Amino acid sequence: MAIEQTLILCKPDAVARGLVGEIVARFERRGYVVAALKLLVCDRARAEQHYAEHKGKPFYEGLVSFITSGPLLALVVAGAGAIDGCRSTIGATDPIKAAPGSIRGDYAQTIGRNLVHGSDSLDAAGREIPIWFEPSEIVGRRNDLEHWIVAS
Ligand code: IDP
Ligand code: MG
Repeated sequence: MAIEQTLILCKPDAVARGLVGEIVARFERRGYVVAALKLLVCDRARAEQHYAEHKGKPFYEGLVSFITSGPLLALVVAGAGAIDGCRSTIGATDPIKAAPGSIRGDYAQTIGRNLVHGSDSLDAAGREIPIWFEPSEIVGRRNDLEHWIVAS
C-alpha cells in the first residue's frame, strides 16, 4: 500500500466546539502521522481556491462564508492509503448518513457543520495540500515516512 499524504481540515465548528484534539487523536490512533499542522483563519481567496469544484452550487456561498468564519486547524496527515483511510474515519458528507464510530457519525448533526474536510483522491490531495502548506512546512517527505508507520 502506497504511503500517501492527505489534506485534513478541522473546520471552524470543530475549533469552536473544542473537538480538534479528539479529531486529530482519531487519525493518530489509526496509525497515521501528522506531517504538518497549523491554526489559521482562512481568507476568501484561499477558500475559493480550496472549494473551486463547488463554485456555482447552491451551498457554495454558505460554505465559503462558514469556512472563513473563524480559526480552523489544517493538517497534512500521512500513512498507508491515508487518503481513503482518512475519508472513512471522517465518515459520509451528510452526518445523518455517517456511520457511528466515524467522526461525523459521532459528533456532527448537519451537512453544513460536518466538522472535517479530507481530500477525496490522489489528485485532490495533490491540488489541495499546496493551497494550505509550503513544502518546507511538511515534515518528512513521502518516501521518508515508511519507518514511521507501524503497519504492513
Ligand atoms: P466532503 O467534505 O465530504 O468531501 P463535498 O461534497 O466535497 O463533501 O462538499 C464539501 C462541503 O460542502 C461538505 O463537507 C459540506 O460541508 C458542504 N456541503 C456539501 N453538500 C452540501 C449541501 O447539500 N448543503 C450544504 N452544505 C453542503
Ligand atoms: Mg470534498
